[in-house]
Amino acid sequence: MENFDFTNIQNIIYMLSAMLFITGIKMLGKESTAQKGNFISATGMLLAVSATAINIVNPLIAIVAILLGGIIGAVISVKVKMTSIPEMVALFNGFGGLATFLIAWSQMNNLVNDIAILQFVLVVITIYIGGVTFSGSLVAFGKLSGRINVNKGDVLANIFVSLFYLSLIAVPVTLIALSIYIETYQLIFYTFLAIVILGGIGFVLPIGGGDMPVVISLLNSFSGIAAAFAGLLLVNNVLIVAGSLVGASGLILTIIMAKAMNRTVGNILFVGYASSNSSSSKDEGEVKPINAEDAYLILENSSSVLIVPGYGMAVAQAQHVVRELGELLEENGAEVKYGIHPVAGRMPGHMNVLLAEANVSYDLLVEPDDVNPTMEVFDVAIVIGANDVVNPSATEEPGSPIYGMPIIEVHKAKTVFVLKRSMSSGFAGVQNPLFFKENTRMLFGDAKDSISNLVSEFKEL
Ligand code: TAP
Repeated sequence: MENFDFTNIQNIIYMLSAMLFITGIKMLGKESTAQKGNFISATGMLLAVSATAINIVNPLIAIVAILLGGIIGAVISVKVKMTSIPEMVALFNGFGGLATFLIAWSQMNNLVNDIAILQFVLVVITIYIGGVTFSGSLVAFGKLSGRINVNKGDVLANIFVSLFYLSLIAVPVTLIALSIYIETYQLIFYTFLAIVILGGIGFVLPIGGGDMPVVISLLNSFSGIAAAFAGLLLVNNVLIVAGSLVGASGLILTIIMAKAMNRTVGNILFVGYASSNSSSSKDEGEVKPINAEDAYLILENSSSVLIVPGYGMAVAQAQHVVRELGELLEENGAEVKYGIHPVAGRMPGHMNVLLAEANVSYDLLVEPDDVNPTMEVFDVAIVIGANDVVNPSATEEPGSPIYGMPIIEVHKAKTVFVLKRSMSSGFAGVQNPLFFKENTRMLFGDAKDSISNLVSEFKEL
């Protein structure tokens, strides 16, 4: 028993974990099975981590690490607000990158004593992807949480961007330099580490407001690719499989998100400074406020209504009253649809999740391509805390930072109600001409209060 080899058992457990990951991911594709899928994937991860812990000399260290990680993860996921999930995802991606960066770094010392070319290449590539993911994700976190704002012309930002371009050639240069000067590798190696970390900052710094969703999913993909490389380095099958799954699914999501913004990934990453806080100073005219009583009178006479939720609905947690309003409109004889933009809110599927939580039927949800051609037939479009995703500048103003992004063209409906608290801009920081259109009425106030007032009007019938 003393010489018992755990490797085979470990590999069987790894295979089982991989199967659980794949089954879990498949189940995440449907709202009805998503919760179970999440649980199944988490079970796979617990199995994989436990099987790996068998190798650790002191099992106490492994148990403490698993418990500590589990408790911190559980506390964060219970405490974090739905609206802050993208920031949390950015941090998770960053920590994934940091873990692989440290794994590869720790392998470097072993390699110097036992030179193996393939291992060297793996160490340098893993450090590069892991490091860029780590520092890039921290910047993404700062941008999403409003702590970092960058304008075109910021000298410091431009220095970081130059370092990013420098870091692109740092991988081959470091490999060549290390192969020549292996005896005195420290200086070259530590310079490489610094360029990678600073380059990661320069990678995300110039990317503008509306493009952040694409960057987050790309960083998510990078964290998976880095993990897969770390798996090759450690010859750990489950790390290779899990890393490849995250890498591939993150890449697919990145391409879908970029398509939703009508951009290419290259354009988003390398055009730069799509401006996170630019704002048109053009005088757009006057806005026409409306109160709940008058809005109700128009809605009561409407036979088709489009509800377009955005980030503000998530902030106000208005999804339940929105569903109630939808049902009251239907009872009143109107046909009701929900227009869902792929980047509405702050994470992929944000509006779908909130509306599903409020039991809005999935059959009522429509995408921009489906609803835009028939927009003219809607008597009223109710925009609930959405801004960028209904901004006509995206189709009408070639100079706008969001020009080219597909929108839900609510301005073509007969009447538009915009529910928000003020005239402030959305995530991309650009003025919205929709608010000044002839057929638009602004219902100012917290979205939940405004919708509740409309619901009360219907109930007083
Ligand atoms: P935004 O353009 O960000 O606009 C949200 C609006 O909600 C704001 O103008 C705000 O105006 C209003 N609001 C906030 N709290 C409210 C409340 N309690 N009651 C009523 N209104 C409230 O949202 P959007 O149209 O959903 O567009 C999403 C934006 O985020 C896009 O630019 C997208 O690229 C970006 N983004 C998306 C994601 C993903 S993956 N979905 C991730 C990161 C970034 P007031 O302050 O005046 O109320």
